Amino acid sequence: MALLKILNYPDKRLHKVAKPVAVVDDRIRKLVADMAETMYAAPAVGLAATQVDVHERVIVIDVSDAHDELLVFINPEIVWSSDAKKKWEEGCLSVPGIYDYVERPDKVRVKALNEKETFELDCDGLLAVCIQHEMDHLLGKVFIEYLSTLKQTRIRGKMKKLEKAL
Ligand code: K1U
Ligand code: ZN
Repeated sequence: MALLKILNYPDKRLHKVAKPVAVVDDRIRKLVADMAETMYAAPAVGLAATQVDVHERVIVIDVSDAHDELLVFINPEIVWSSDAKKKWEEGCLSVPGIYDYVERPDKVRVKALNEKETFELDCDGLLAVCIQHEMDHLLGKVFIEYLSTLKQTRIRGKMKKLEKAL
């Protein structure tokens, strides 16, 4: 397994739209293993392939307290969203140090593949927030794009300064 490099906002590659995975083969299984290792090492509760500069529809998530319930979503689709919305504070490994509130549907049902089978999963709480955040990454969208233009400009400036300092 390997730790993968995470792209930092405002890297343009974070805005690429990921393509569906054609076949779940050894390459995809290795990508999943490497993404899981990278997520646990961060630490984080989710990671999308876009963030590691792979533009295919693959997500890993683990919102369990013991960090021992890995969920793999290949070619995920939201097949149902609740009308009820909720605001949660979000963070992102690609925008380090920035946390803010985003309003999203409170519950979603997701259809996806994992390494073995097709499945549907009802998601609420942090899992619902996380899967929506990660599916946005696959569409090239970073959570700060839900914030005001003023906040986005400030964050972009902060991230550019951070990049220069490294
Ligand atoms: O960059 C990412 O997409 C991962 C991100 C996912 C996420 C978190 C919270 C709300 C929405 C999406 C993170 O995991 S940031 C780190 C984090 O929130 C966390 C880290 C360790 C323990 C618990 C949370
Ligand atoms: Zn993120």
